[in-house]
Amino acid sequence: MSAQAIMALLDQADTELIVMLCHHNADPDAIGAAFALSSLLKRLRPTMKIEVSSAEGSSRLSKRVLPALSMKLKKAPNIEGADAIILLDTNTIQQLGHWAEKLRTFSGPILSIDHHASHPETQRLVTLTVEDEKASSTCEVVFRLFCELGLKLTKMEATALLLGIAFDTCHFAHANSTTLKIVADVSSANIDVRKVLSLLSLPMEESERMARLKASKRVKFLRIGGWIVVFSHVSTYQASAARALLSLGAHLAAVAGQRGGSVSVSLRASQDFHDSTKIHLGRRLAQPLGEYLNGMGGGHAVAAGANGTGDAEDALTYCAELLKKAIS
Ligand SMILES: [Mn+2]
Repeated sequence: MSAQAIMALLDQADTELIVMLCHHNADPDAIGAAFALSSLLKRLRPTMKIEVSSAEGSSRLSKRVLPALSMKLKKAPNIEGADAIILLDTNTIQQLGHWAEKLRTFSGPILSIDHHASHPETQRLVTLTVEDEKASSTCEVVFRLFCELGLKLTKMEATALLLGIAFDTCHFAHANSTTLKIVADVSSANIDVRKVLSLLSLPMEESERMARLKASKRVKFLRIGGWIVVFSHVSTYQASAARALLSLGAHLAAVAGQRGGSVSVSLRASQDFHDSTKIHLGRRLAQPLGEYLNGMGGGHAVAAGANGTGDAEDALTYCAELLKKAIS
């Protein structure tokens, strides 16, 4: 049982202080999972101290979620002083920014709780992994820990988990029957579902609108094996731009962004592209692309990304080559 393995590991390390780290720009799934897991651990070990932090802060949406959960992120977590570290929703340690180095030298146990295919380097560092690539969200993985322990969710725990699941499934559009059953369970904790979900709708900021529009103006497209593949670049909001290009009609979108010498690429594909080609963007494109950029890449079947150093144009060209190979 995962929950027992986690507790055994924490007890073995005489854990007093846990530092939970979320990926950079932490989204409501990472935040919700961190809240619910902290709450679970405090119920079992009331004296435990827990710091939650996210490299480079949290996303705009998370900034609305945090006060609703009466939660604050620690700006400078005490990684060196921690007895154990728990990574949430973080499949490559590159997503931890400058803390990645601290993790490499950390001597205590490192746990990872996630729903992404974890990167080999992360696997090497981590003592215990609780991951399920089939789960909709990290919140779903955390929910199962409550079930294993027979713990009933409090209102706040349920709120946190529902927010994460709703966010990562695009408001349940990508949810399967297992996830929907979990949603029903979570909602039965007497929460106002509509009110909770309203925390996740934000009007789009002008900068994001502009990034999407610029990305669509700069599109170059290719037809690869009958699929419409588009490439573009914007300096921010690459993921949002890639999603926008899919909704315009592309089967696959790769949007690069360059800042100085560093480059990041967001990849998105439509579900029919994945169902038919079986190409897993995280493994087949983002991972090798990350290596090519001397950085890291990974992610899901239809949503992935890579970061590293180099040139945006060159990164997209390499991406096109990878894709041609994968499709043929
Ligand atoms: Mn997630």
